[in-house]
Amino acid sequence: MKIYTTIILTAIATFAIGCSKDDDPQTYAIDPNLLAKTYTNNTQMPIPDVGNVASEIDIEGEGSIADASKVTISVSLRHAFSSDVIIELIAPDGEATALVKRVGGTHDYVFGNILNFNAAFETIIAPGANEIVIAGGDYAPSEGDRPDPANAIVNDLESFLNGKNLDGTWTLRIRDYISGGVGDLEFWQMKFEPGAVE
Ligand SMILES: [Ca+2]
Repeated sequence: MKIYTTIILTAIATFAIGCSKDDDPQTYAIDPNLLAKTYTNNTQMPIPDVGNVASEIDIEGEGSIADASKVTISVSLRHAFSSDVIIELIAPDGEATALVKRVGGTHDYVFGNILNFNAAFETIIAPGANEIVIAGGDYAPSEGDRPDPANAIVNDLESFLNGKNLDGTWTLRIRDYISGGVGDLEFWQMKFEPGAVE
């Protein structure tokens, strides 16, 4: 189930003006370009061992991404072995980019440790050692030191997102690449700040 959420940054939609005894509430239209929009798919999905899951978000009636730094993709998942996991974002045009490619070792994503990805974020998820929980936070797309699979490409998010038409189905694909250890996608979302789209 897809949930469409609109967050109103400008909270004042209706207010009364004047202080006289004849106060007359008036309604003001809000410019859609001043609104941030967040699209969420919060259907929990198990990630099968050596398999993949795809979770979709449908977007309609928007334009193209003009400023990738105002687009944030957030993912919450848990998995026994982060080095098994590839998280990919697939745009409506079919192009895919990996947000996470087999980082770390025997790690454990814990529910609530939300990973946020944005073209302006510079921190890389460190390859790390085993038994270290990957902290939630703001990250650039990150890859570990394992080259496989070759068809999972970690692109620069700015070049990947800028110019992309929003309309259509965006897919988060989670691949489990190695036998042993499974997990769940808890939810993911795409947030567009004002000015992200033209
Ligand atoms: Ca596995």
